[in-house]
Amino acid sequence: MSKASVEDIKLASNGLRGQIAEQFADTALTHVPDDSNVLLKFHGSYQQDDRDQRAERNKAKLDKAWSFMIRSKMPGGRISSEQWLIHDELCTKAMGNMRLTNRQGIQLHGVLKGGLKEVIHNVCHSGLSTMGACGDVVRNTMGPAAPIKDAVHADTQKLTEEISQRFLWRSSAYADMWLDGEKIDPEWIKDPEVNPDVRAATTAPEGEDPIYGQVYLPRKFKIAVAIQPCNDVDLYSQDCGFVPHVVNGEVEGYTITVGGGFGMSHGQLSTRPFLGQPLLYVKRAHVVDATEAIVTTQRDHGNRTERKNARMKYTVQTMGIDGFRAEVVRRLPGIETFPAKELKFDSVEDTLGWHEQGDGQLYCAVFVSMGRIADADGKPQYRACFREIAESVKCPIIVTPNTNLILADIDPADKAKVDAILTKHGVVHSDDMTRARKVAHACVALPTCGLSLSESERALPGIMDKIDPILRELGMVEEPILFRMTGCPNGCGRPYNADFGFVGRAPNKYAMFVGGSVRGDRLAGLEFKSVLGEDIPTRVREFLEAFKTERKDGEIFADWFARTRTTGEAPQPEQFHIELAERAAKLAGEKVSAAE
Ligand code: SRM
Ligand code: SF4
Repeated sequence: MSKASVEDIKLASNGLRGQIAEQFADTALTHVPDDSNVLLKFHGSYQQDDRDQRAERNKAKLDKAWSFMIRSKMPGGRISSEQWLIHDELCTKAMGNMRLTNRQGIQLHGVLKGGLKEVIHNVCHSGLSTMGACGDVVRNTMGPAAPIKDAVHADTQKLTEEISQRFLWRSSAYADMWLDGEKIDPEWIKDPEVNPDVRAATTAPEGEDPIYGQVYLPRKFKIAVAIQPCNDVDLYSQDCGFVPHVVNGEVEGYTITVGGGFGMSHGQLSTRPFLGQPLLYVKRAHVVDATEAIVTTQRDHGNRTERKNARMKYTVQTMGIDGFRAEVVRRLPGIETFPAKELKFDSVEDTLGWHEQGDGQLYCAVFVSMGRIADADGKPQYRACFREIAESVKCPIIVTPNTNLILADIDPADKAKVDAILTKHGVVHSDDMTRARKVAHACVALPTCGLSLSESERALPGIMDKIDPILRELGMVEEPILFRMTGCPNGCGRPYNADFGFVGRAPNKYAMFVGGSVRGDRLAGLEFKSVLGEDIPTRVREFLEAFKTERKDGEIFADWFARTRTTGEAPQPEQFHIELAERAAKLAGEKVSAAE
């Protein structure tokens, strides 16, 4: 689909309605045309097909096995036990499982066309929503996962909710299509616990959207809030990041970063990952207005003719950070802005296991392999486990940016009960895992993702099974090393700032990036243009052995790599790409793996 046509589809959509309602009412259609799929994303759903079945069905001259992925969004990953149970129930309308996402959302895959409305309807009636979970709008706003009970954590969570509210798209299309028009303060919305997004969704005014206009944003827009030194939300990978500045225990204001983003296309030099850069600092009262000034700057200056270059990271590059800042400040008349404060992070990891919240209660962060909540044979019974916890402990639940699950507000008297439920379902605490395993993540990829070029979620656990013994042998069980994988260069698994990032380029072939940082504040560079899945552990071992030999006392992998393998210069576009990468070409001659 050409870039301009997406703009045309949005413009002609009549508040994101298009022909979706008619096409869903037409039971003869197994799927919807591409233009409806473009619009459907704004409603939180993607049309997909089961790629495991594609070749066989094609051979048998059958239509693709069409279905829909539905993404629920909740600012900061917060979800109640009741909402969890509704999602658990909805798994039966999907593939029998759900996927925690690395933006703290939940995805249901494999929902059939006839069931989509019921699923979205039920998600909304749970008090969450799918509105704007995808599409060219502000996506789910991420926030620190740990439920620490202090003024700073309370404020960051409040900010994620304020941002979500401000940037919800406004049109009654959502309510008309999925909620049978329920939008005037229906009974179920009176529950004070209900996420305010839903109220806004169901009471959306008619007419032109006050922020997004008729063509919405040029591209998706991602926002996260982080509390130093924890970078669990991966701040620098976001279009826009917020970090509170604390004075006497209270938040005085926020430093704002802009222009991060990871998507790129193999070999296309105009595309590449960027880390966010500091923009400015504003007092707390002005943070959401400042965000609107940033979002509308992107709305008005973003590239609307070339979708591959439409993310805000390219707008910031084109305007220059100073030019971008000047435009944002111009849009904030009467609001004082200040230079950004210095930021320092130590890790993107979750703090797994049991912790005190600061109010006498406990929270438990449970490792969930690749975020997949399923009851698969021979594996932890995650779905049954969390269902039982939601039913019997009834605690608030939090999806973390590393696709783990936090059980919050646990009375210390219930700790043993929770542990017993975890054990009963084979969900073990992460104490015996390598530190690298605890944080390793892969994007979804096959069989549902239409863009994947290789396996990812289904490949990384097996690869980590081979890397773990190497880490143990080299005495690196507790070493903070970040492994991430994606099935294509779009970068959903955030591979480009990992210590080791594997980016799918063809079945079982991965471009291997090395040299990001577990702090999330440095980009990796391309080391091998194509490595077979089975060769990854050997390539990793070479780096780990060199690290072991050359490291200084207390030096972590990321710092060793920076000291010994980089010039300290920011990576150039060529360093991310396969066909044109000088560095890769050099390496290809010297030590490219058997994949070549
Ligand atoms: Fe993503 C598209 C899955 C986080 C960059 N992403 C997709 C789609 C919807 C494929 C599609 O367009 O047909 C994937 C659905 C697969 C499936 O079957 O479920 C998909 N992305 C995911 C998730 C589920 C991966 C995960 O392991 O959790 C994450 C959902 C987050 C959420 O709840 O909203 C997810 N995607 C990300 C991230 C990381 C982040 O947001 O922190 C990135 C990199 C950061 C960024 O956006 O720059 C990311 N996804 C992309 C891109 C490339 C965007 C670009 O600028 O070029 C695409 C493709 C696109 O938009 O054209 C994409
Ligand atoms: Fe799909 Fe590529 Fe994103 Fe993985 S990185 S989920 S393969 S779009």
